[in-house]
Amino acid sequence: MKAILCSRNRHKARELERLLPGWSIETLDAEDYPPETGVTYYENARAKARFGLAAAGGGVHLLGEDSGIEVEALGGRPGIESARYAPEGAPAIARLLGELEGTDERAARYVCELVCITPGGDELRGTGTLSGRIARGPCGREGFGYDPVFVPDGEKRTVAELGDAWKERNSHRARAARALLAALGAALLLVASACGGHDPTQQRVLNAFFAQSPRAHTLGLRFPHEPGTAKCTVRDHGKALEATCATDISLVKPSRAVVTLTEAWNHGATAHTWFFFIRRDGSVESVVQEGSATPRQ
Ligand code: ITT
Repeated sequence: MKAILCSRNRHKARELERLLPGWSIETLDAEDYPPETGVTYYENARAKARFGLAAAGGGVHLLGEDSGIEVEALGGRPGIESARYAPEGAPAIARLLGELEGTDERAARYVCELVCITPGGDELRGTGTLSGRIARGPCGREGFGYDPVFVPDGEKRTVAELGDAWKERNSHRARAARALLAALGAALLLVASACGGHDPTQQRVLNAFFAQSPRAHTLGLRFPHEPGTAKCTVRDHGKALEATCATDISLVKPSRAVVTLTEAWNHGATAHTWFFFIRRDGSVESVVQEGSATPRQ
């Protein structure tokens, strides 16, 4: 699955590539990102994804991510302003520790909002948070941003000490990525549960399927573009054979569906079936063929 992350933060891209296995994530090559004017992380994440859609065009998944750290003693600041609070790393940490000097009230949380615009135009989101507290001083070398001073609940060490492998399982970004994957799976489940019906989502998946793979495109000329059966003529070595072609779509896994194309020739009992394993966006992952090739009469 190819996705473009609409972000200038290379740490986010690196983390997301590990959090979304099987996705190849590129960052958007653009200098002129619009200012973040949303009042929620969600609005900002969606604005980044939409900016990416306008700049890169469709055909891939576009990801927008907005995140921040909320400190209770500061009334939730820096929050949505985390990136603009001070330059990332040592300066931002120094300012935060300075503001908290003398207080034992150290509770804080990280928030991450992910928005994905699919090639089909669906917009999905995943949210994740991680609660913890701000340490007295920086410790550890992994992660980025505020990680050297953030100690998650139930831990004694900072995220920068716990390391990237810990972050991959537990961070706010990991939780948001899991929620996003669940949202993508749920969308596919909707497609599958509508199997046999005339659900527009299912129509869209089938149309995308027939359009996106050259092989499915060729076969699509004789198969119905909605689940069902149609009579058709198959050409074999110049001869016209009468056949019945059927299209079906069903769920294999939350992230994948299978489109089954069956061609049965009227003059014999044999049938030829192709199973196309497709992803939510309609791209073909693999093809399995069963039965005999088109027979000569
Ligand atoms: P883009 O807007 O280009 O995506 P950015 O770095 O400006 O990149 P945000 O506006 O979402 O991103 O700001 C997020 C800030 O919150 C980030 O710069 C860090 O300071 C902090 N932050 C977010 N996630 C973090 C994490 O996992 N560890 C440490 N700090 C984090």
